[in-house]
Amino acid sequence: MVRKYVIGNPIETDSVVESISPESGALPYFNAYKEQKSLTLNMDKSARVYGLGETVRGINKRGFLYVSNNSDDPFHLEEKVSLYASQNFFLYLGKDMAFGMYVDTPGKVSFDIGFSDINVFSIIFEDFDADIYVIDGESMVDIVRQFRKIIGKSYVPPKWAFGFGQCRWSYMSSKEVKEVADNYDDLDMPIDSIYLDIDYMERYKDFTVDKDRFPDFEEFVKEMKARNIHLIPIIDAGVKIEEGYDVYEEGVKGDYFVKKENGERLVAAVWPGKVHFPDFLKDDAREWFGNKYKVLIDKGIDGFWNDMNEPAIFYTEDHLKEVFEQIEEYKGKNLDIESFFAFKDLVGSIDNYPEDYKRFYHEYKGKRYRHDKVHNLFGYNMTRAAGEAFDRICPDKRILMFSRSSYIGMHRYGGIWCGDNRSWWSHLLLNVQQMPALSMTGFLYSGADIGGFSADVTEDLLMRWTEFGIFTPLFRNHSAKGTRRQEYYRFTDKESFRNILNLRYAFIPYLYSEFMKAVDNNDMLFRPLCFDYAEDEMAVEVEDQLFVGESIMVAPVYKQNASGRYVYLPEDMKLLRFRSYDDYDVEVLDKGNHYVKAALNEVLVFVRKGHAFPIARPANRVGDIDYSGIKYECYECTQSAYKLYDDDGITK
Ligand code: MIG
Repeated sequence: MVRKYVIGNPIETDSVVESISPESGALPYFNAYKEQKSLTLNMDKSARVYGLGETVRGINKRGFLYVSNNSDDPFHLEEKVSLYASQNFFLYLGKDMAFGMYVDTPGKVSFDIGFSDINVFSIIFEDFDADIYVIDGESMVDIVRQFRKIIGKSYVPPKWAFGFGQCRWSYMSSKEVKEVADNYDDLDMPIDSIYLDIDYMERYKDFTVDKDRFPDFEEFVKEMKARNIHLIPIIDAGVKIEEGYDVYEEGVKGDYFVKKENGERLVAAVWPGKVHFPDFLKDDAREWFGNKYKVLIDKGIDGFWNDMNEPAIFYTEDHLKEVFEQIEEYKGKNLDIESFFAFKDLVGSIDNYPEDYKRFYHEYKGKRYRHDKVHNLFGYNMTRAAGEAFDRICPDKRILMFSRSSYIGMHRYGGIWCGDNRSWWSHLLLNVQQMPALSMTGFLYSGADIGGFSADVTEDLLMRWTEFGIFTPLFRNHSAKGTRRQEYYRFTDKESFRNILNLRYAFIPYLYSEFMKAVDNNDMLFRPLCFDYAEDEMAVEVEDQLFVGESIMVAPVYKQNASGRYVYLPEDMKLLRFRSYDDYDVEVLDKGNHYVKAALNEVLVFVRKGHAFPIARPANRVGDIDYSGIKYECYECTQSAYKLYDDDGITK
């Protein structure tokens, strides 16, 4: 049962698609304190909290602070309270109560889950206005289902988007992109897409292509398409201010950009230099910007990733002016140490400066809102602009779309990637721990940068990370400019990388099938063990193993130099230890703790009792997977125990 409670005057977010009449009684479970703008709940010692989508730390969110305030922060450290997304749905599991709660408010809101007081869960609002949905149900899975039902169906990408995608910030020319494709094909390694980062554009201008470095782009897209490789360009939120640039000029003419209090357009700076931000919250601006994707769709493009849409701001013209004025004051003076640090801070905190988010306004649903009041809706509405436009431009065809910033509701228009992680072993574990919370909040087509974005990856980290990444719907290897090149063909043990990539393709019939079922049934694709074994005290504490779909459990190795790991089995399972598609060991293991060997090149899959796991002969493209050759690894079951879903993979 879903009950809705209204606090204050909430700003609509369009995240909930069902109309639910509000209750008149008091909010259950939490006490509301109007003065403190907060809700609090005393947690019993054993209470656990799950959800909140993309955040740092473990699967059980208890013991830390999470602030929904979409941030472009490339350092995903344990102490960070905000990442790129606000996905304010959680499950609370106490001793004698369990419920789900969705806190629908577009501004800043903090979830203090035993951080300030180890026994108290407080939700602290910047503005005490929110629609709150309280959900009771029979089980955790049931509560999640009810929540997912009210927010509407998750986005479905084309099936080819389940193939492998190679990305790198610094593919400078079509020649370089072609080399990547050639290397994969020459080494017989599967690949379905190559991503274009900001360098494909002409001076970082959205919906343009650099003519010198990517000459005859349309022909190039066609040539790659003929090889069944999709090119996926990035789109940034800021529009370059440049006379003669059509997107800029149309935006000015149509009054589509965000403005300051005095009515002037906000001037910020991001990669293109000075930019204006489209007011994605405004209907006509959203429609206009969405239609721009057609420029690339007409060139044969069928997928995009939306970046910098928190929005990231390197500086605003106004703040930069203030900074220079203050610097004048320091000039020529003998700085005492305090002034020195103030001076250093002044310059060091120019980018993503919090006050800048109070300098501009949106026109939203017929009203004017200062940006910070609706901040967390910005990336959502950029992606919504694209999604709504795709429905007009190609109503029957699925287009690949995922975004960096998000809010619940955006899951109907695209997936997300988890932003700028690092080539750290701890971030491989973070990737594992982020997936179930993304499943809960409807962001099914998601994944992290495999191998890590910043810092130099090592071959073993990349291999271990890939062994987990082959289970995430978005399966993309991405790295930052200036770091060690991370394409699989650059490493020593190419054969093992080929085998692991092949396993991804062998598992696609299962992954796609489970993905589509999760969409249709509002289920979680990734589940912590305790979602299926709520009463099992051991299962409850496992934070590094996940059920993926109905038939299997994964237990990735995420420690350097480990040749295996401890695994907890909540039930008897059949272990498949893969070195490749046709080279694997099979072993039945009893419920309980086991030390399981896993050499660097081995992938562990645990098949559940009474279930079947379909495996196809690998192919180098998703479209070439031969479904007639599928075999089933069963554990005490018949083939009819598994319902394999498939479709043409491209129509809606
Ligand atoms: O300021 O486009 O998260 O994936 O490669 C960095 C360059 C901007 C951040 C994205 C990352 C992308 C990078 N972008």
